[in-house]
Amino acid sequence: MDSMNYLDYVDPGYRTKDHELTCTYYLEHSKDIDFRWAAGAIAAESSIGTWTSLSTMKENIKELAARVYRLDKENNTIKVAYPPEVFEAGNMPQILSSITGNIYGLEELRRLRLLDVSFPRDLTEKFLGPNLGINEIKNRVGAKDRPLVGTIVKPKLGLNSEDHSKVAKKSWKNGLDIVKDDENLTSMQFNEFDERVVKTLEKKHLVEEKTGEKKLYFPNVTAPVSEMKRRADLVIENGGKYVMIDILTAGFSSLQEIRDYLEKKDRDIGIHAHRAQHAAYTRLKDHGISMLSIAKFARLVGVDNLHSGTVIGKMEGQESEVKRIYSFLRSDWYDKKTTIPVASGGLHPGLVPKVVELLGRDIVIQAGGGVHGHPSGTEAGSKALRDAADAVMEGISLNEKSKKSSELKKALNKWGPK
Ligand code: CAP
Ligand code: MG
Repeated sequence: MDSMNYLDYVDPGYRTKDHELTCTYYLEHSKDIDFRWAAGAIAAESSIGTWTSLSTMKENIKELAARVYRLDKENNTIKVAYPPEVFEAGNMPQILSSITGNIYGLEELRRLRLLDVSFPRDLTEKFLGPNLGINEIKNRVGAKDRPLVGTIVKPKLGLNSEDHSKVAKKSWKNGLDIVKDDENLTSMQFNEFDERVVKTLEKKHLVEEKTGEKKLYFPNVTAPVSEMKRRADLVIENGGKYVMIDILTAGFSSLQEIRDYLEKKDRDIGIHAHRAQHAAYTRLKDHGISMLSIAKFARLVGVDNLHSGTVIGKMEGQESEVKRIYSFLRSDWYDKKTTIPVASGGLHPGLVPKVVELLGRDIVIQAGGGVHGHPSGTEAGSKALRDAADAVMEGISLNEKSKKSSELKKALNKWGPK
């Protein structure tokens, strides 16, 4: 045989080897083709093949073909094994161009979703993984067992740098560990990055001196990569210990570049990963890329915190899926440190017990509207959120806690549970 057709990529008896990368895909196809052909097309087009036979195909190249080793027609899923040679170690964009690339555009495929991916050890080695790990992150604010609590300064856009820093100060002073910028706040005419970072970190240091507590600020450095580096430098010069990056809009190449840059520049700096745009890939359950897969890519490249869903709150997220992501981020995975999952989106003090019940204590709980929307303002909102987390730790109900916390009481009155 000179060449291979799609069906040659299907080998249900094939036994995978430890050094192979494997993917699980969900697919739907047009009536004109059968399931086996569609499965073969996916393996072919994501590894070495194309639609026709090739005069350039040589016998030794065929070894590099991906193989469909499981076909589950009833559930529309297949498993594909890729030899490691088809990937460039340490190059996430190249890996994504293969396993989440052209195959999504094939005419005969109606739906395609990467449900899960499994990396062999060799392919993980050139990626740095997270810098800090969950224990170190919790230690940094002196939170042993409790979840970390934080806020996103709101309104998303519009506050000037001085007002932004004042809101941050009020939040830290009243018990929150973390303040972060919103995803679309970078460097704006009304609130320039440099000024905001200098002022906000100044306030952070003041609060730390006054309260004796350690605080974290996640300034959003997202921008073209050279500018991101400059912004990261500024954060470091001003005593910051974290940067926030919108990893999907910035792209994995920039994320890798920043991770490598920080590794060389300052081993103390963490990366908070926001995931704006993820729902464009993850939302339709029969198409796109699962959040679990995205979480694997992100942890491999090396993010310390990752927005991972809440199950409850304002954002869509199915319980079983969200729990799988949380458990992956916290699990042992080769030599890679853990990533702390971030629960955020429509949260408020009244939801804290449920979030902890669903997702555990090794998490960051973030509330923007649920802090700054408090009837008595940011100070009261921050205290209410921290009191809610403390109530969970003390093993008492929010109603019980609110007898001694008028701030929590007011929050419960506004948002429930009443
Ligand atoms: C939350 C938030 C976060 C979302 C992102 C927002 O604000 O700042 O970006 O949590 O979603 O802009 O919506 P609120 P996810 O607390 O006011 O809702 O964590 O699911 O990626
Ligand atoms: Mg936001």
